[in-house]
Amino acid sequence: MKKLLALLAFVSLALAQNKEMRLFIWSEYMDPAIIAAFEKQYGLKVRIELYESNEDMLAKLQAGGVSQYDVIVPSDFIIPSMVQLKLLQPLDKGKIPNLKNLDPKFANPPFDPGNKYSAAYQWGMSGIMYRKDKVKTPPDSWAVIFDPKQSGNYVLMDSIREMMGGALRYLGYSINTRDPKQVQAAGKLLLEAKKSKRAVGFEGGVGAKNRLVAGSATYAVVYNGDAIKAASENPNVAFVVPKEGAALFLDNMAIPAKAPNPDAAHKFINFILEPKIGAQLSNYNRYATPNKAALPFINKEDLKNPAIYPTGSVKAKLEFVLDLGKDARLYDEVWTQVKSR
Ligand code: N2P
Repeated sequence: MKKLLALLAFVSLALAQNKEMRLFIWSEYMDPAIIAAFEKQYGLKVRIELYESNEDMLAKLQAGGVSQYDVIVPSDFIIPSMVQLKLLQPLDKGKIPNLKNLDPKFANPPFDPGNKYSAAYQWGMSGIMYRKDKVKTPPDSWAVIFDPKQSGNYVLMDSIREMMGGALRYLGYSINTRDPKQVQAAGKLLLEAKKSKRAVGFEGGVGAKNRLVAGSATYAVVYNGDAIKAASENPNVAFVVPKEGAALFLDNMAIPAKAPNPDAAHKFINFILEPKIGAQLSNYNRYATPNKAALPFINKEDLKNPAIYPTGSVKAKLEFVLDLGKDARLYDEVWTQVKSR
């Protein structure tokens, strides 16, 4: 009898799991109406857990998350290490016909040739958010953070490559430099910025945005979409792409190697790649869509906004964060020093 009960419990758990899709995603990156529509269409219940950086996500996956989540949303540069660590499973492309909707610019990316493990979700950039009610002139440079002669409190971003990227661009270097001297110089600048009386701490992109909106800082290093969405709700805040340039990201949907419900994961990825769903996502998030078939449904004013779809001289200064292989260690070492001192 006991055995039978245990078996029943096991079977009902397995059945319940098949009705669930577990999404592990950056905070404030999903329209709840899209989740509701997906649940209704497929009779699945979506459970969501949130993270604030690629480093957070990777640590969770390595600590057992690899068998707990069905869909995750890693950025470009982290995908090759995740593949190497065997944390991802190849996509079954027969189950994702909507992959054809991706703009060729965002399909077959260098960090995942042939979209073997990932499909583009949204893209964007980091930059500076500021309080219009606390500055005399709108900022246009990383100097408001890295020049000690400037004034105004700031929140730094707790994410290695974006924050180091800002310091590197301010110094005139590439976000993807492999030159130890340049990485160390950026680390030194960042350490000084952290130690400054003007610094109010490190936060994830959303946390930094929230502290700025709450009025605890004049400037914050944030992601564009979060800031642009907040600015549409609060006239006192705005976002700027610093003139020196900043980090671009392409975030992607992927399936952990031991996902409990890969079938639901493929359905979800295909759903997000629907033209109208892709547009709904970007219109809600205020991040750019990598889905070409979604473009006709994107809000016109967002398509014209260079802080969402950069063009010309702005675009020329932005750099995609690349996987640096072994040289990523240079960044990790410098970052650890910045955070621990
Ligand atoms: C949305 C998170 C932005 C994604 N809050 C940064 N890769």
